[in-house]
Amino acid sequence: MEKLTIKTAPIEGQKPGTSGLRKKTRVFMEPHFLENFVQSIWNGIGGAAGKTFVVGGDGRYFNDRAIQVILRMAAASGAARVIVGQGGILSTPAASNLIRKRATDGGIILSASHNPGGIDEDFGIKFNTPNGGPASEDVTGQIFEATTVISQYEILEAQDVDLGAIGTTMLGAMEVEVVDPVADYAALMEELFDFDAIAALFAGGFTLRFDAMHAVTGPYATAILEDRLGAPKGSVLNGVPSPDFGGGHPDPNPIWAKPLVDLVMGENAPDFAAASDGDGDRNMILGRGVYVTPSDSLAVLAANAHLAPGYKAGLAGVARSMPTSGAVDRVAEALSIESFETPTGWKFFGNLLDAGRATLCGEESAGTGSDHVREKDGLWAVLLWLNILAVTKSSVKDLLDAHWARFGRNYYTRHDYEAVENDRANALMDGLRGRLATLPGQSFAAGTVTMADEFAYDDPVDGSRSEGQGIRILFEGGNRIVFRLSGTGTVGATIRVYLEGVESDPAKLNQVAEDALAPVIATAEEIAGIKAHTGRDAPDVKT
Ligand code: VG1
Ligand code: CO
Repeated sequence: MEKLTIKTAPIEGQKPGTSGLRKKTRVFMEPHFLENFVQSIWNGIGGAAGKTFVVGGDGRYFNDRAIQVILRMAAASGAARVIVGQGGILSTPAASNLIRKRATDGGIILSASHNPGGIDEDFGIKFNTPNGGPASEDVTGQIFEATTVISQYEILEAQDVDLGAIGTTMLGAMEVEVVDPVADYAALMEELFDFDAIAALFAGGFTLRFDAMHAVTGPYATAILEDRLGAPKGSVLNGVPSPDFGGGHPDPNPIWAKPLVDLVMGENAPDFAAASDGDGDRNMILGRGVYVTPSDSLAVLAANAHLAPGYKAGLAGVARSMPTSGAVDRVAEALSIESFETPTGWKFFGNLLDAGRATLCGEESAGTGSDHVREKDGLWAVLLWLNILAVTKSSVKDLLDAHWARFGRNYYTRHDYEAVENDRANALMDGLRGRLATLPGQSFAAGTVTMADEFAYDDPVDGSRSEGQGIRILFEGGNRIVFRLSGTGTVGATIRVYLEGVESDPAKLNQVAEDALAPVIATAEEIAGIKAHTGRDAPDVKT
């Protein structure tokens, strides 16, 4: 097997966003594009020689080809060993677990998460550090720097490695260890949760539907929910991963998982339903007749986590991304534990989790997780919910109602305007920036502005500062509007408008969110001029 050194030149646009580098699949398939980025990962982290990495992905189109390239490049750069999920499959949380459990030097995850897959859709690549979490801004900065000066990459000339069979083979001088993608992850879940109690729930006739959305969680959910916990066959829907996710968006929200929402709102609703995304790190929680917003889910989990064996000692603290509602803050206050507000993206939770300052973290985008790995974790959230329901013997709806009665309710909705021309989106954000200084004291339908700023985060653990993390406008009485641009899209700009209102009047806890938030929604339009800037009458997605 010959080691080739290929001349190349920097390719523009290889800057990682909120969660790695995401582009159209065809862009990743262009000559040198993937190779340049992989070599830049090695260069950015001080080389691959002698190191062990985990590699896997969500099975989307090009996953198999990309893994073979990464293996040949790792071997050429002197890596000692690569641990790969069978068939190239690893969910993001399972990859995070393996990186930690096997004390590796990090891992590469191939996924564009909730973005659709296929030759004309999206692909992505992300580097995780030895703690199992997404690389910090520091590290992604070094990788990006490396992409701007790259002049050559190294790759082995070799046949494809057979990833179908579990076991270890050699690629040049490098070991390739193919592992069962589910086994270690399932074992970890069994340590954290009371599987007997959850199994008893199913044995008693409790019904569940888990929609894997043709994505990576299918094999995990089938193995854990059906095979180990005894949920009847057929409880897992769309459980076979497909390279284009059955032609849909593997995004667990009321838009893309509408059939599941319709099911729980209909006559034959199961007791509990959930869905996960392309790479298995997101979750949507539903009960009979009820959709639980991700922000509420985080708050409910924080208030009840001690009911699961893995968290019986209580929580050290909680953290939420800034756009996530403040519901969990009130739980933290009641529990007398710290709560942190971080920028969007799981990488910002890593230091808090490593330092033992936060045990539970969450994002409004359907991400919840804990210190068991360093990624958000869709099935973990489902199992924690099930464990809590098994102990409290409560329905999802009753648990939620009791939660609101105790803590009040944060009404919440997010409006996305997708594929907006970059100039128009930037003009909207610049317009807001220009008004920040004069907004406080002004009155709108949502109330009088008490504060308006562009969020910056000072990491309490390493002191690093991250600026430009979204525009916040706070109103008297607790209403809040946040504007930010997505860092995961691949076409134009996606404007995200996050709308929140707080209600503690017991008579007003059961409204439709869009209705309760009508004044906040109108104020967002008044302040930002969304229609004029985007030329759109309505958001593309409301979650
Ligand atoms: C989105 C979400 C963010 C999440 C990120 C990655 O980012 O808003 O909360 O961490 O996706 O999730 P953005 O920049 O588009 O708003 V995933 O499941 O794609 O790994
Ligand atoms: Co994801």
